[in-house]
Amino acid sequence: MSQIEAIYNAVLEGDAPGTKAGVNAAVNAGIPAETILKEGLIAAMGEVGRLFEENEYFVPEMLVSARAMQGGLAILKPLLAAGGTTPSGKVVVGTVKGDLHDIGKNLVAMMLEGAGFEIVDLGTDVSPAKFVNAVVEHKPQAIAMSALLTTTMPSMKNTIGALEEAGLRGSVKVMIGGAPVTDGYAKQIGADGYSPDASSAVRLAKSLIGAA
Ligand code: B1M
Repeated sequence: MSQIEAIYNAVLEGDAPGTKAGVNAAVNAGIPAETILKEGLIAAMGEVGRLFEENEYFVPEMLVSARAMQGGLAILKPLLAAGGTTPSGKVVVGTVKGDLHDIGKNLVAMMLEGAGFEIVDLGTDVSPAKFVNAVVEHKPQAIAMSALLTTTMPSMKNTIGALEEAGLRGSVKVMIGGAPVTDGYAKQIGADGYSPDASSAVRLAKSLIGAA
C-alpha cells in the first residue's frame, strides 16, 4: 500500500491517529503537501460523500472521517501556507448562516493564506450581520462565503443585501463557493465571482483584488 493510499484509507475509516501518522510519514518522505491533500485527504472525503449518498455511511461516520481529515489538514497547513510575505490583500472568509460544514472553507482560507492574503476567518454559521460587522472592522478587499447545503445558499444573497443596506457593497468584492453553488447562482445574486475549488479561489481573489 502506498503512503497516499494509507492516508486515504485512514480518513475513510475515521482513523484520526492513523491519518496524522500517515500525513507525517508522507511529509517526511518528501511527498508534496498538495499531493497529500488532493490525492489523500480530499479524494477520501469525496468517497465518504459517495458512501453517504448510497446509505452506506451515516452522519456519525461522516463526522469521524471529517475529524480525521481536519487532523491531517492541520499538519499540512503551514506547508501549504509557506511562502507568503507581504499580504496581497485581506479576505474575510466564513461558512454562511445555518451551515456547519467547514472543511472546504478551511481549505480555501489556507490556499489564500498560502498565496499571501491576510485571512480573517469568521468560522461557520456566519450571519449576514456578522459579515457586515467584519467588513466594517477589518476593511477587507474581499469576502469569501462558503455554503454546502442548498438550504443555506440563500444566506449568500441575504449577506449581499445586508452589505448593500449598510452602504458597503461598493467597498468589498464578494466571492462565493461550495459544492451546490454555481457560476449562474453567483450571477443571479450579484456576487462578483464564483470558484469551484480552493486553487481557483486564489486565482479569483487575485483577479478581483487586482482589478479593485
Ligand atoms: Co454534510 N452534507 N450534512 N456533513 N456533508 C453534504 C454537503 C451532502 C452533499 C451529503 C449528501 O447528502 N450527499 C448533504 C447536502 C445536501 C444538499 O443540501 N444539497 C449534507 C447534509 C444533508 C448534511 C446534514 C443536513 C446531515 C444531517 O444532519 N441529516 C448536516 C447539516 C449540518 C449543518 O451544516 N447545519 C450535515 C453534517 C455534516 C457533518 C457535520 C457530519 C460533516 C461536516 C464536518 C465539517 O465540515 N467539519 C459533513 C460532511 C463531511 C459532508 C460531506 C460528506 C463532505 C463535505 C466536505 O467536507 N467535502 C458532504 C458530501 C460531499 O460533499 N460529497 C456533505 C470536502 C471539501 C474539501 O469539499 O466542502 O465542497 P467542499 O469544498 C470545496 C469546494 O466546494 C470549494 O473549495 C473546496 C476545496 O476544493 N469551496 C469554495 C468551498 N467553499 C468555498 C468558498 C469559496 C470558493 C470555493 O469562496 C470563494
